[in-house]
Amino acid sequence: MQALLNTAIQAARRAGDSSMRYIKRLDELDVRSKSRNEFVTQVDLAAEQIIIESVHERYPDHGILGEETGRQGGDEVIWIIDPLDGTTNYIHGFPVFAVSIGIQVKGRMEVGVVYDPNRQELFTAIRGVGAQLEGRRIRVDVNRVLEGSLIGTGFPYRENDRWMEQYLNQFRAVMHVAGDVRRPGSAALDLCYLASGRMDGFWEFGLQIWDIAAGSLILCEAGGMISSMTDDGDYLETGNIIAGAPKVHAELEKLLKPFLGPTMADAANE
Ligand code: 2AM
Ligand code: CA
Repeated sequence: MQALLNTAIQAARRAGDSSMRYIKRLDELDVRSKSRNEFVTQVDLAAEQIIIESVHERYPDHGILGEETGRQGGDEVIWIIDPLDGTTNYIHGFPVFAVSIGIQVKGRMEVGVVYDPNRQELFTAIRGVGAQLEGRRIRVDVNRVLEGSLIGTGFPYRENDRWMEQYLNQFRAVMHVAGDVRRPGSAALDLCYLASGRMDGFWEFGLQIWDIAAGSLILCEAGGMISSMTDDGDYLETGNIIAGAPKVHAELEKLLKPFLGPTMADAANE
């Protein structure tokens, strides 16, 4: 697994550095213009290509599931890639975005890498070995409780705005108990911030597998918990997630799930 991790780290750094180079040119484009969005799509694609090339240089048979290019190649080892997580932030020059690479072997997540090119911080994990930030072991605080904690979230957008009413009620409930709430905008980094104790809990609807593949392993290897908010599949499938340090995760589950109420099954089946 160490060899896979080394390749993933190199690929993530190359991709992140590529996006950082392009961001300087983004400043020259109008924030609202369509060309800016198209430019960012090109940046995403370029970063994904860099990762795929890095993988195929060493492992030509491995499969790929990329946000931009979809599924290709073998199915024993699958690299689940988000080349630029936090695209909305990137478009605005808001410096919270990351590269996320999760490696599944025979259907199980074994390696995770999340690289933040703004802070040049590298989060990594190998199943059973633990999670690290810049080579130093990270762990969640097992004693942390919801009261007074720092909770992260993501707002429902576009196709997920059918969750809006439930979400806003959940938000109010969390605000009453937690110390404060943050919405950084990159789910991959959010999960790493839980793993390293910078936040204590997190919830969001409608994430994609490449947003959470790497971050969820990093969190679990740091002693954290992650589960699906809805009961129509596991969290990688539903993308409706509750995560956090063990006690905070349990409290969030108890607090948030009742707001989904009887509409949950309907909404999940839509
Ligand atoms: P992205 O930046 O790669 O799209 C923000 O709430 C989180 O949700 C980010 O991790 C973001 O990943 C993810 N996300 C997934 N689909 C999205 C979409 N259609 N619009 C905005 N964010 C999306
Ligand atoms: Ca993403």
